[in-house]
Amino acid sequence: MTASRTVLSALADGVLTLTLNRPDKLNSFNEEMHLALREGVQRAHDDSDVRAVLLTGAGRGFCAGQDLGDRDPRKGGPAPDLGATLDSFYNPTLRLIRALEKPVVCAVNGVAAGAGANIAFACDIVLAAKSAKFIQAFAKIGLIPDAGGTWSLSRILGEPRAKALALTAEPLPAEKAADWGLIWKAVDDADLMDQAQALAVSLAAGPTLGLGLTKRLIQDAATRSLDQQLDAERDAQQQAGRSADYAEGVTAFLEKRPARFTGR
Ligand code: LHQ
Repeated sequence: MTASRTVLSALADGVLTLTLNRPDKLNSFNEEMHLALREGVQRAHDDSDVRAVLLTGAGRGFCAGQDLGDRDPRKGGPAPDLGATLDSFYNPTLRLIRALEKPVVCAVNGVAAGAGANIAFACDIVLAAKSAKFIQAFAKIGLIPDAGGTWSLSRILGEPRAKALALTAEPLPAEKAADWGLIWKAVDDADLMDQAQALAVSLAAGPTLGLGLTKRLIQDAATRSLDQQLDAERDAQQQAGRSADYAEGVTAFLEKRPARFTGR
C-alpha cells in the first residue's frame, strides 16, 4: 500500500482502492486531500494494471464535503471565490471519475454530506452501509449543491425529490436512497467492505474495454436522441467486437468454461 497522508491508495487484483483519510474531520476535503484524490483517479486512467476503482472513507464517515475550517469567516479578509475552488479542485476530479473508462465502485461507509454525497453519486456503482446517510448540507450554510449535485439529483430523482433534498438538507438514509434509485444497494454495515470489494474485483476481472464503452454510452445517452444513440451503439459495438475479450468471451461460452478476460 502506498500512502499519501490524506488518501490511502492500494492496488490489488486489478482494483485501485482509494480511501479518503481524514477521519477526525469525517474525511472532509482540504487542499491536500483534493490533490491526492485527483492523483489517485488520474493513476486509474494511466495505469493499465488498474481495471476498477473502489472509493471509500476511513473511520465512521465517508466524506463531509469541504473542510469548513479551511475558510473560517471569523478570520476576516475578502470573501473567498468558491467558483475558483470548484474549478481548481472539485470539478477536475468529478470529470476524471466520469471520463474514466473503467468502473468506479463507491462504498459509502458512513455519512456523506455536501460535496461528499455528490462525489459518491458521480461514481458508477454505489453501495452504502445501512447506517449511512446522504445530506445535501449546502442549504445550511447558504450554498448551492455543487460537485454535480444539481445535475445528478435532478436526473436521477426528478425535480420534486431533488428540490426537497437540496432545499431542506434533510438526511436521506441509505435504504431510502436505494429505494429511490440514487444508489445501487444499502447493505448491512458489517458486510459493506466485503461486498464492495468483491464487486470491484469481479468488475476488474471483466472485459474492461467493453465495460468502459458501456459506461460512456449510458452516460452520454441522456443528451442524445435515439437515432444518435443507435449510431453510437453501433460504433462502440464495432470496437468491442474487435476486442480480444469478445473473442475470449465467446470462446469460453462455447467451451463451457469461465472467461479469462485481459481487458483488451
Ligand atoms: C468537519 C466537517 C467539515 C470540517 C465534520 N469540515 N470539519 C464548499 C465550500 C467551498 C467550495 C465549494 O464547495 C463546497 C462544498 C461543500 O461540501 S459545502 C458542505 C460542507 N459540509 C457540510 O456543511 C457538512 C458539515 N458537517 C456536518 O453537518 C456534520 O458534521 C455531519 C452531519 C456530516 C455529521 O454529523 P455528526 O455525525 O454529528 O459528526 P460531527 O458534526 O460531530 O463531526 C465530527 C467531527 O468532524 C467534528 O470535529 P470535532 O473536532 O468537534 O470532533 C466536526 O467538526 C468535524 N467535521 N464535517 N465539513
